[in-house]
Amino acid sequence: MNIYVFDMDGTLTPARQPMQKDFSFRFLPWLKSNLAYIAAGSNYEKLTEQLPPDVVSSFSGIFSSMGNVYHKKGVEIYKNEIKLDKEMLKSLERFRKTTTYDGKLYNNYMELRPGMLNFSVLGRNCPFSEREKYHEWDNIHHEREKIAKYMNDNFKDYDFSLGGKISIDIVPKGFGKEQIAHVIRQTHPNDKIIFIGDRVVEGGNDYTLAQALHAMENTEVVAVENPEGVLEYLNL
Ligand code: M1P
Repeated sequence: MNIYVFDMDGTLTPARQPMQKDFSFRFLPWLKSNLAYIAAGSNYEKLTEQLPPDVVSSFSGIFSSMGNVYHKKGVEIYKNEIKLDKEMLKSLERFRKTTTYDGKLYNNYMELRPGMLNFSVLGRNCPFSEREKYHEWDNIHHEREKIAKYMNDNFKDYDFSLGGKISIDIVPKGFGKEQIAHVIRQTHPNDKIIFIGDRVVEGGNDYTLAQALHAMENTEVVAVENPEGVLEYLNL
């Protein structure tokens, strides 16, 4: 039997946006006749805003906040808490203060989630139009990549990775999406695990999960660029 695992933002939905109607129309019947999990970087509250309730309830399990929270059929199974290094937080503050991005900056630039921190120079309270504007600027200037590289080189106890369009996900080493591979393998020791994500290469926030699966037998990692890629892979 195949066990499917899906990233959410950029894979099942556009980043931080609701699942598109046409997508859920084609995906839901498939989901109801297969065994699947979600492996999201986002937190559970945002996930339930973005996915229709019948989609949420049709997954066998939902991992959110980079695998630091696990829900099964609406019941919380575990939640990890962490303490963050003050020097690391100061470095992030410096990046926010010295950015060369000349647009307006918004609040909620360090969002603490269970087991992780999400950092965005722009600030998560920005409107959608500003999110797109920053993302286009970042595609040219690679600010997030440069910050993540600096932080990965200087704070080795943490993993800094890119998931969506405006932010960086930060977890203590070992507390990223790789946790999900181990939980699912324990639950399904003999089945094939197939993971589908848009950020499976180094630097992306699906990478550690992809790596953990590569190290196990009977697994497959599928890289997609967007939800259309998921439909294509599943032949829907
Ligand atoms: O799941 C992908 C990412 O989605 C959001 O990213 P952004 O706001 O940068 O577009 C965040 O929830 C992020 O944590 C998550 O990894």
